[in-house]
Amino acid sequence: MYAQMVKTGASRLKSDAEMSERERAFQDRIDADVKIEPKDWMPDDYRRTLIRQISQHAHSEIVGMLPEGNWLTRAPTLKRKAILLAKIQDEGGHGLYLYSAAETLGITRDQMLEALHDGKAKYSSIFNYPTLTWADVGTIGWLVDGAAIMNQIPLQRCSYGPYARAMVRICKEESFHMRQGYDSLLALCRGTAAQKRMAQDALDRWWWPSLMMFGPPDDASTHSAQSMRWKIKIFSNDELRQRFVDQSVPQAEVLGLRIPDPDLRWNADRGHYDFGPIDWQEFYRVLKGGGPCNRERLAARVSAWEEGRWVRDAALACAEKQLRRQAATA
Ligand code: BYC
Repeated sequence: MYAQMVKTGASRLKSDAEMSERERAFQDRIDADVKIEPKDWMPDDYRRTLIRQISQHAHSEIVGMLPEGNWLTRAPTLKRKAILLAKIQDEGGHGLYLYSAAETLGITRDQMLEALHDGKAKYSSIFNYPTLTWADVGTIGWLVDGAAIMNQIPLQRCSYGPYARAMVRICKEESFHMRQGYDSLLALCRGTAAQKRMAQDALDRWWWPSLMMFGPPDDASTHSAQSMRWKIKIFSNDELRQRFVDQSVPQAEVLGLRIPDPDLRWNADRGHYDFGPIDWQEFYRVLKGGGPCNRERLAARVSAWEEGRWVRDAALACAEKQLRRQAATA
């Protein structure tokens, strides 16, 4: 059964009295910060929520390779090309750790990929936007990886052991990704006027979609309350979004770029930046498949899967042959 087909968003949380004894004992372990491991008993909805989130996260890593891959053959220098190649390979690796973590919950990788290819499983909205110029690659590193880190650092402390552990290495690598993006943008911003304009144009296009990466506002987030109670999520969507804005504003100042939000201003009372309204209609349109690149991204994944069929068949045939040989000599 695919995670996407199952409703995991609880309309309200169960009270202690409504929980079974096992559910209460499970919640006690979560409250005491004990990690849940694959063989432990867990409520079906906890398992489904994790399969949904981890598989979507894995799909995002793999689909996320596509917009940047677009610039591999056009990187301006050999050094930038080598860095970009390494980053994209890292993203592939992240997808693999995450698929492995999800498999510990009883779903197979083939099932997860089928759900992605059938359009039943989501991946991050951000990857449905095009990379039009070289500055987009730097901006993805700075903002998209930056947003990913903001979300993923707390996931290192999430309640499910295999997911939390996968996050440790992923976060280390993402921090390199963010630095390489920022460094590349810094070079553009210190370059010619045309290069700086290119960087500003990239920021103008990526800023708002980056804020959408954190998900809908808390009052419209179907899963947050239950996921926070289970410590799958440690902070809410809006809390992380605010942290991201607060982090990004001084970084944009160092670059000499202007964040495309006329309402952005420091609020001394809150100790945070206020920012303008997000176009949630655009977010939901992208989620429903109406973003600029949804079709292209999915088509690229499906064709990669089909063209790789012979590799999977050959690897399976080889493994079966080895098993037969071992059985014959045993
Ligand atoms: N895009 O109840 P909510 C990367 C969906 S990749 C698409 O708040 P939840 C990188 C949500 O799934 C980084 N869908 O959900 C790779 C739900 O729909 P379903 C990716 C979104 O799960 C390559 C519905 O909206 N990071 O770093 O509690 C190169 C209601 O939302 C989005 C992760 O995946 C979205 N932006 O919270 C560079 C992190 N937002 O499933 C970089 C792990 C929401 O009911 N995931 N939806 O059909 C999470 O932390 C959480 O799943 C989210 C959403 C915060 C994203």
